[in-house]
Amino acid sequence: EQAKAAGVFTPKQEDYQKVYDKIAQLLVEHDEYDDGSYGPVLVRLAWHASGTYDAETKTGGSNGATMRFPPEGDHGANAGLHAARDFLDPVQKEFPWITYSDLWTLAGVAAIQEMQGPKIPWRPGRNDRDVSYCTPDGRLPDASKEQKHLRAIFNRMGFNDQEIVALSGAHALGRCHTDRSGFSGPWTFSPTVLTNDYYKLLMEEKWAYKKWDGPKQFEDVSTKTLMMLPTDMALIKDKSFKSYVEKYAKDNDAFMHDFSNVVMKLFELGVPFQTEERMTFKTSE
Ligand code: CCH
Repeated sequence: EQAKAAGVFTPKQEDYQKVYDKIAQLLVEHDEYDDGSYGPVLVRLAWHASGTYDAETKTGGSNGATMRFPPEGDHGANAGLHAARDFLDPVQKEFPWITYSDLWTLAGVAAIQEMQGPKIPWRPGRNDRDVSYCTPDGRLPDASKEQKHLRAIFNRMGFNDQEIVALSGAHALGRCHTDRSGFSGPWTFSPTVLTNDYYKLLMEEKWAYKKWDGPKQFEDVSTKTLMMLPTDMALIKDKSFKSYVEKYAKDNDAFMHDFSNVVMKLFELGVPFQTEERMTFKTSE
């Protein structure tokens, strides 16, 4: 850190690739977690760090890593993300020159690529900020709501309908945990591999309310092992959203292409970059 402050050490692409490789290695080593990978929760960390952005006031976003502090770390939407932050602690110790805010988005990129997703071009330049930059609660989406809320939240960040649907395909990954969000279960049968299955399942499965004491959610009628949130179902209730769900269900390449673009944009919200140049990381074998 001192070296960086003194301008002695300017990390290059190969240095960031080393950070990427370390994360990829830890992902393999810690395959005991959840469905066999920390990948999904790393993607959720990068998204929740970025998705607080408000285009009008230019506040929030991945610059700052203010989720390290209460109150933001304690916001209901961020429940459980300590698992992802703790996972990255040894990486930060090994590469103390990288900011937390660069590390979290880089980890999101690494997780997506290591889970067979597309390459996500990335650039450094985020600075960690103090607790006074914490965003107010309520900037991230509420899963119990529907299309009107989705548009309000994502338009605030600067995303249109197509981008909202493309971003939502991240729910091919991971699962809901009752002790975090209160919801339960995975969206797909392969929660540690990025595919367009989320869209296929939305279109092809029959979904019904799950009968349980928990919050309102949907389950697939045929196996009763998968789930959809009310916000997920909104994507096939709304005509405009549904046209993109149909497109991505039919065309995995189109999904991968659009997902890469929209995640790149998400991870860059509100960052005052010094460089136009992005780097693309080599995925491990
Ligand atoms: Fe999400 N998400 N997400 N999500 N999310 C949850 C889990 C993941 C919403 C609600 C939830 C995006 C959009 C939305 C991931 C990535 C993205 C959970 C369960 C809820 C609830 C949390 C738990 O219990 O552990 C809502 C509402 C929206 C509205 O659009 C977007 C956008 C992305 C990324 C681009 C990932 C990955 C997970 C799995 C995390 C895990 O631990 O497995």
